[in-house]
Amino acid sequence: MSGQTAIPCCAMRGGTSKGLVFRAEDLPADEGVRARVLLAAFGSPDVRQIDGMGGAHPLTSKVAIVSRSTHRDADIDYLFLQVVVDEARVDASQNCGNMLAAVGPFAIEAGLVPAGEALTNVRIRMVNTDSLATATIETPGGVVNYEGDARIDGVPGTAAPIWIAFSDVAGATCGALLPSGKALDRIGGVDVTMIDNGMPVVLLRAGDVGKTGYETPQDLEADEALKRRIEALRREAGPVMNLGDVSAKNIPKMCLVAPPRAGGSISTRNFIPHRVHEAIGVLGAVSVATACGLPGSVPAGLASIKRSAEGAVVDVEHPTGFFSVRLADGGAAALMRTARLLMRGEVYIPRRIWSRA
Ligand code: NQM
Repeated sequence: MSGQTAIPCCAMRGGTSKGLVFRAEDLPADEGVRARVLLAAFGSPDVRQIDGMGGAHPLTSKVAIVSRSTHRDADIDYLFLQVVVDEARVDASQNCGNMLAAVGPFAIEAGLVPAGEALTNVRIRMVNTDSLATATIETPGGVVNYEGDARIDGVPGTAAPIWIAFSDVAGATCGALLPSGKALDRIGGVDVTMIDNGMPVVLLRAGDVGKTGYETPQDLEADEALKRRIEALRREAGPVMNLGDVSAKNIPKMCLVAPPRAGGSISTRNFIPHRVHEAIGVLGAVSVATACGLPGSVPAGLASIKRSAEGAVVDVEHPTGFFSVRLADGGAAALMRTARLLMRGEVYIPRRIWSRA
């Protein structure tokens, strides 16, 4: 027994992100109460999130809420919530393709989807963008397998592969793949490509804001003048991308591009949007890769795309390696991620914030 409210959940790594995964029925139905509960669970607002489970970085302050789906083409619904580290704000405006890798295994572990004998396909409706993905999970003998030889850059070691296929993500948030109708626009005196293939992203040449595009995330984050410039461009791009006032939203993401320098297709540094990603988001990478293939776009002039029988492959370089995206018919075919169940238990929050009736 505890004098606090206990909420069942799992701590999981999904791709290069980490967070808590809940079943919808274990959280309050009211969105305002739910937001206060999640802020308390993660210890926000506080740069160290010392009084909660958050990892003091946007990539480790994430929530996935899972429930059975009523959509005819989905087994489960997945709602992603970003718990902002240093503000009392929970943001539902974006999707997260990294935490997406965790929700298939979670659904099988929770008995929401029956496990197959070798592999299990979990069809997922991504509630934030009302789009669909199918995750293929190894389940030898009907049990989720987390161990294997698959490696993704940004995560030490290896794990079992989880393949994710996306459908219908183009324009999922902005209403169109190219919300301005063009592959190239000019904003704040800078050439930009504004695109949404699952994640709204603004791409600009690193050189146009005085950078090489090969800096470390720490160096970019230390440049206050650059951060102000990037944020001003982002706020100007928001309405053009049909996102309205984005000052309190985590989208669009801002991507500095430069020619590849490690044998890949394009080099990237991603503001997500106020911290700089150590790697790149999943749907962010899909949007960047798609932009590379659009004639006249900002990255098209810099990118070197590989073609194979299955389609174009764009190896997106980022600060800790590569993210490979295979594109078919202008959309993303399949991506490989890994995930791991880290802990199953209960997160505790003070009763004054929520006390189950
Ligand atoms: O783009 C970070 C991440 C993400 C989002 C961000 C993501 C995606 O790496 O699909 O995965 O851009 O906020 O988890």
